[in-house]
Amino acid sequence: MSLAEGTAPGRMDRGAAGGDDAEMARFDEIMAADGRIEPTDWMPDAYRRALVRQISQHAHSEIIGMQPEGNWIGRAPSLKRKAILMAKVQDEAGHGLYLYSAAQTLGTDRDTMFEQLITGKARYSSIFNYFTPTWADMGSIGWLVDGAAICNQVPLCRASYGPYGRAMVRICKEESFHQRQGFEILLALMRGTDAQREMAQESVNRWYGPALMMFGPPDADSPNSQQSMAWNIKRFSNDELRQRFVDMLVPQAEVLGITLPDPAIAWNEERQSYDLGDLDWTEFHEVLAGRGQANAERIERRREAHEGGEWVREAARAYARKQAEAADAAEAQVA
Ligand code: FAQ
Repeated sequence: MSLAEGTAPGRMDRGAAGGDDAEMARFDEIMAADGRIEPTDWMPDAYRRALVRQISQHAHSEIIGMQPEGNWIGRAPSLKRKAILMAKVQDEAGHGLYLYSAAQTLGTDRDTMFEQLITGKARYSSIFNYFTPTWADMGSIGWLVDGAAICNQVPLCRASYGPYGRAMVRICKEESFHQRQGFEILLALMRGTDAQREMAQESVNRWYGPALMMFGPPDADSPNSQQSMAWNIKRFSNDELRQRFVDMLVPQAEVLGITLPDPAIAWNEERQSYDLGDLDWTEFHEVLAGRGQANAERIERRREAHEGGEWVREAARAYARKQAEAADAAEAQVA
């Protein structure tokens, strides 16, 4: 749902959640005081839907996001690199699980979210629809993709919905480690041979634009931002965060000796920020429409993994049944 410009959050349709005036007033008060909503608090339907949309998309991104790097676990250039990459991919699985749990507290069950993902109905971040043909891509993902994720997600630690904000605190700590390991991979390549330097630069050339698109469409084309910001879910607009990211990247690129593939990047004294060129938004919309390099493969791999895990879910259900039967039997003996 979207609200007309300037409409106060409280003036909205309360939806099936009903809610009397006192409940609505309490919700508005919490928003105005920048407080937190917890799962047992009353909340308007549209707020709940907005959270499920964003949190489930975020969870799916973490889970699908395991694939581009998973592709390199068996081929990482040393045992140490392999161990680090494996730990990183496991962290991403963990992030997905915290986020699915946060979404579940809003009443959407995990099976429904999985179903939406493997049938291609759910969104996940555009960035994970690109292939990873070189080892340098592990550096670019860490430096650029995790770097963008941190910029976007640190403000989400203050999201008004308690379980989401709390999940983000731990996620951001781990993302910081991820970003540094990516930077270090690129630094090692840039200190290596000419061929390694070329590999690093070529990889950054491919990932830079898509990483900037992770922040979402330009503000003028972002239908959800205004309401999300009014509800203290998002704290900054897509363009504000994109700018912050580029300002962070430029000095880091200098340390690496890597050129960011945007000739329009220039320091703007007046704004105390870097100017940047336009992005190819046609490519972004193509990827969102399912026509990116790897969309079909990502969903297919996820579907196979889900189906392959059926025996684990069945075993867990059988165990739960046995536990319940044992508890019933024990209760019957006492009675
Ligand atoms: N990709 O109105 P807005 C990670 C959709 S996790 C795909 O601006 P909003 C960790 C958007 O959903 C990366 N779709 O939307 C990692 C909406 O469609 P809808 C994920 C996109 O929600 C690292 C429509 O376009 N992070 O990287 C994208 O206000 C390395 C209009 O857009 C999060 O999910 C996109 N890039 O702002 C893992 C962070 N951008 O739903 C592995 C939380 C927009 O109306 C390896 N999410 N869309 O049908 C957010 O902060 C926000 O949801 C945005 C989008 C900023 C992503």
